[in-house]
Amino acid sequence: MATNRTFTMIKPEAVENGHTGAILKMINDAGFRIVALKKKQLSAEAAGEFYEVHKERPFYGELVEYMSSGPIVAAILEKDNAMVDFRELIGSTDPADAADGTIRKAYAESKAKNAVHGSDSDENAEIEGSFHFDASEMF
Ligand code: FUP
Repeated sequence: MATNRTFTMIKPEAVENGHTGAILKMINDAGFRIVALKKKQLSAEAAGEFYEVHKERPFYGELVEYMSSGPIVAAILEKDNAMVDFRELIGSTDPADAADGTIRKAYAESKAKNAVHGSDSDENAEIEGSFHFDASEMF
């Protein structure tokens, strides 16, 4: 059964370039409620663990290095059909393919520096949310 929560990170280049507030506004305007929110910098070890599913992919090393290069903003979001609707709001992995009105169209620089992460299944949303937040940080 689909859950009504998903997980996102605003990635280092978007945070560094001052887009955190504008991205959170797009998320709010699209009808998502913020259940949990924090700014933190991942260690290389934590980023490696978070992206472990991509370990065999050629870009894994660069991805881990990039995601631990500066602070990120992590959030758990709530809405009916959250995971699917949020994937639609963020747009395609490659910003060149992202539709107008999506977060990646507005703020992503490249396929690697693509502004935001969004969970790709309800199961991963639960795993990823729990990776960053404990129960006392969810409201
Ligand atoms: P997405 O779910 O849209 O974030 O995309 P993927 O699961 O395919 O990729 C996970 C992350 O790997 C992306 F956010 C960025 C990174 N990536 C690259 O750095 N290079 C690529 O060619 C593909 C993905």
